[in-house]
Amino acid sequence: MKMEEMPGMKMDMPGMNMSDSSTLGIVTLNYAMLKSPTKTTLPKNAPVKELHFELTGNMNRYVWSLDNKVVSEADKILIKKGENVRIILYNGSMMRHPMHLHGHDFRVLNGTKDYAPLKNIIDIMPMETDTLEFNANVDGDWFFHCHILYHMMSGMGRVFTYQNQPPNPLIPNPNYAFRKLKADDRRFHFMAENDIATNGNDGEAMYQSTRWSIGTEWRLGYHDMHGYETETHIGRYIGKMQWLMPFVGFDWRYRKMGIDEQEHNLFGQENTKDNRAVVSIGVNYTLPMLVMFQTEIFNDGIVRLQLERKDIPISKRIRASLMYNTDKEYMIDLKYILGKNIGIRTHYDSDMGFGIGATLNY
Ligand SMILES: [Cu+2]
Repeated sequence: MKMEEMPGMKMDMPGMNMSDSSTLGIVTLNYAMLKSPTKTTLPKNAPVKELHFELTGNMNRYVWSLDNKVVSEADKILIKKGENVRIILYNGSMMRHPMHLHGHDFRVLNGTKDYAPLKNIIDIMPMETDTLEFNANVDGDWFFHCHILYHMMSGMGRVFTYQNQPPNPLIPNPNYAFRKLKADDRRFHFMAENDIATNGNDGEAMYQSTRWSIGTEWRLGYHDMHGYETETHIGRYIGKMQWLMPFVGFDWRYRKMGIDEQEHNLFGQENTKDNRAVVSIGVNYTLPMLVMFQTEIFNDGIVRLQLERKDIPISKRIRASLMYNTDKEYMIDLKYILGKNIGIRTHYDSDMGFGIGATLNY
């Protein structure tokens, strides 16, 4: 069917524009094409409650939220029985989110006026704004959430609750129930990677939540570097975009090194100790292209700046990483992904030299 034959379609709706594929005879379906067969108008003269939400998140850390708050960080939203609730949603993230409301069908204001279609999910594209409205006519606590269940579990939702509602016999302890719901996005998740290579063994493990990150890296050298080192950082992501993470750290290393193999960093600071155990404070800042800039000050006065970019996609299965810091340490690696949990990695490291081996990740 040609587009101009579509009834009830508006081409000028913000965020509901048609794609250019129409010139190829392909029609992209959108909400502006929907029209209810009967009037869906809300009760007139009811008070209107207007709510605004921005769909937010950090795709790299896989944290999803509304107005930068996950379910456990926000209060329930009070609504009064009888009022008309209007929700204006703006998707400020780079993913689409099918937002779902329990207990009600809402009108999607798509330009069809009295005949606005009724839905209980609306799939919102990046940078799109949509307006929904419904009459508050069912007592209860109702979950409003992204229907991508990974997003829901990470905290993308809110609970609407009716003021002065009668007790629900199915939920004898509402506070306990809400605590159980909040527990979902408070969970920590674990990930780890270990490389078993010809020149040594190195890897990292991370334990992370919505805001917190506990990470440890280790390196164990057999050849060029004979010894081991570990770095542990405990940090908290702050700010709306989660680009900044201040942290405290603990580094420990032991090396067998010749007396003439003293190291100096860019600031002329000596960094010679074979056996070094230090604490630090620092910040990680995510630069464009996901380059991580790290500044770290250790309790022995040493300052280290570092640039790192992990997981550069070279092809479908090949990933590269680059690292350089002001201790004149650098690392370059290439990994071929064999499967979900295994890969082949080759790397050159200023301390450990050249190596090739197998990488396991979880
Ligand atoms: Cu989502």
